[in-house]
Amino acid sequence: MSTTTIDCISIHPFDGPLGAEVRGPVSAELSGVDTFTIVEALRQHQVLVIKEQPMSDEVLLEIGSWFGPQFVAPNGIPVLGTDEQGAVTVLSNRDEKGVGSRIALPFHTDFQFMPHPLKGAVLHAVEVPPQSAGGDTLWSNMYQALEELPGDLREKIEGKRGTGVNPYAAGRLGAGFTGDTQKYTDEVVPDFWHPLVRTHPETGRQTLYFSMFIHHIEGYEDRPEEELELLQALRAHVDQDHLYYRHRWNTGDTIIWDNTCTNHKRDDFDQAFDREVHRVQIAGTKPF
Ligand SMILES: O=C(O)CCC(=O)C(=O)O
Ligand SMILES: [Fe+2]
Repeated sequence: MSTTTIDCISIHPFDGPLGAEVRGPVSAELSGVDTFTIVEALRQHQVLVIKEQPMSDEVLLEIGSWFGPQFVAPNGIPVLGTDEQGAVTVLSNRDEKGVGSRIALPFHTDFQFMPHPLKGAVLHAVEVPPQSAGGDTLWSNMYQALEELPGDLREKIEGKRGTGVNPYAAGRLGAGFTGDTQKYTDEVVPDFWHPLVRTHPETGRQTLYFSMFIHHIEGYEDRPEEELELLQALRAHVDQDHLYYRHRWNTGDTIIWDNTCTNHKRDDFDQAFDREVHRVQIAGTKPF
């Protein structure tokens, strides 16, 4: 019989815009109270960090299931997790180990280009380069980004939807996102429109829902220059350093993030080192 650990988890908020550390042994056998503590902490802190506790894929799947069902890619829309990948997606800079992930990733929220973007994800470091070799991942607080959005910009996007490109649709899987998305636009028909200011379905708080995936804003069809200006202002606004928590990885670290109210990005890293992270994707609902 498995042992049940009772009430051994504690939450330690970071001194920064978002994030908290979960201390205590995290396992599939946590008590209901501990599990609830972690679920509630994600709502409050947006990003949770569990430090240096190596975990099996089974435990990662169990952790993901506390927050919601696993994301299953719909037919016909290419996205990370489609293909032959199993329940846990392996991201690696070595092709033989998993889905290629080598270059810097600019700020994004996962699967914004899908009808039902992720609610969240669990990411676990199986092997990471030494911290001096790069590969940090950074998460930003998009509630705060909305609160700090200058009034004129907010007025331009309030009640408007955005759309953009699916980087997986142009056969780019493996190259990572380049940020130079122009080359996709000829090949990819935008297939989603989501509100740029959305309401978090669990906290009821409004959050800015804007990332590098967004390339068009409702109402600007005839004004491409103004649209570009607005996009650039929003890009600069959401990518400010003070909105981010920077995670410097150690092997065995696990991050759980709320994908509704955060963006994230990853630094590039020295390819002399192996980097392998395992990822569980939590299904989300249609943004409103
Ligand atoms: O490799 C990382 O640290 C993050 C990659 C990423 O953007 C993701 O898993 O959603
Ligand atoms: Fe991502």
